[in-house]
Amino acid sequence: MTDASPPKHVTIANRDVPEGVSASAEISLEELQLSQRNHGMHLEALRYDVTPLGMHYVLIHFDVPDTDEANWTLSVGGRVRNPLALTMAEIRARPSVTMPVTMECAGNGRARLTPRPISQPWLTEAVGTAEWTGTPLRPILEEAGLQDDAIELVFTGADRGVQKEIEHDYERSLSVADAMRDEVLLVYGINGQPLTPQHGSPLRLLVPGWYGMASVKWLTRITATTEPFEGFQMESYRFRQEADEEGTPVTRIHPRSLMIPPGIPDFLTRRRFVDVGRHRLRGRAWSGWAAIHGVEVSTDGGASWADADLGDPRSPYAWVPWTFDWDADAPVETELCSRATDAAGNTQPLDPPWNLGGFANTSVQRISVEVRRATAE
Ligand SMILES: Nc1nc2c(c(=O)[nH]1)N[C@H]1C(S)=C(S)[C@@H](COP(=O)(O)O)O[C@H]1N2
Ligand SMILES: [Mo]
Repeated sequence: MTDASPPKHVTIANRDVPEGVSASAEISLEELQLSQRNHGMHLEALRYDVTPLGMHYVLIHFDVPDTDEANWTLSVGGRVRNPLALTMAEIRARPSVTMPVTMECAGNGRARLTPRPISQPWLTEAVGTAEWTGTPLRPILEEAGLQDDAIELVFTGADRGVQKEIEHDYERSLSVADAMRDEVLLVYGINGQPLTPQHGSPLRLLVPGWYGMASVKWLTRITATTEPFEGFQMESYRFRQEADEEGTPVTRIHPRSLMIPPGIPDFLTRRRFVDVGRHRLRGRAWSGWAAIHGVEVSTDGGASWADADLGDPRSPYAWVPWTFDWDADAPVETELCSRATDAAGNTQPLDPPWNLGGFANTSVQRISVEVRRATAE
């Protein structure tokens, strides 16, 4: 892990609503369409160390490409001494690593911003932990032999589309130092099965600790370059307040904690009902900047906080389980919240931090609960 901290943001106040942002609380049919293609994780799935396949969130910018494992090649070229073209059989024959890794979309929390940046309207559910199987990237880059003037690697997916009127392949870059880290893998397996189409089959990049956009799916090409890559998917993932601002890049995952909503839900509102008594609240917390240091819980809407008990993560890149015993001794309507802090001192704000892309809104989750007298059977 790193001991660095994410950039700080400011909160938008009294200003004009920029293009691509909605001042209305109503979600459009276009946003609904996106949210059906790109589903979130059911929050009760926080109970599993490894998110069952199909409950892990999905984010696909364009279409799932029509890929064929038998004829797939990964090419490694650009500023390298020995360009490579690896088949899937060759990649599978290399040393394999299996590692649980928590992945989160940088846009998680976007739909809770006011005004709301128009894009995939995530609430808090764009997260999951998969057990990924693959092979480390660094030895492949070493075999290809990066030239001394190479500064970045560009990773290209097989999917293509148009975003903000710009047609492009899905492509992202990493610095040579970030790409050479031990935990960066090329993965072909998920939860003990072959990688599924929606998660990038036959091959994807996995960059543990980073927001999901870095983990390029349907990976066909790696290109070593001498210039910083400025493709669409690099330019759009930046923290900025104004469109013409340079901003700073979105990189690692900011700390967040989520709670399994307790009791039973109301169908439409997802508001919870719990009976008077003691309840063990459970959740998970994660950060891509440093290990999780603590989780605090509030059972009074954020007025007071107390420490939760932390369990052990399944890997340094997987979420940490936590529990908190709550004595709900009288009927009340309240909000349950939790807040994670990592070892670098990064924590979650109470108020949403606004930016034009709607990235990294890690303001605390709020679960509305009605505590009631136990209902007679
Ligand atoms: N080729 C390609 N890779 C991609 C994407 C994409 O649209 N195309 N989406 C990215 C984003 S924004 C996220 S959050 C993760 C989501 O990974 P998942 O769908 O396996 O959860 O994949 C990333 N890799
Ligand atoms: Mo994402």
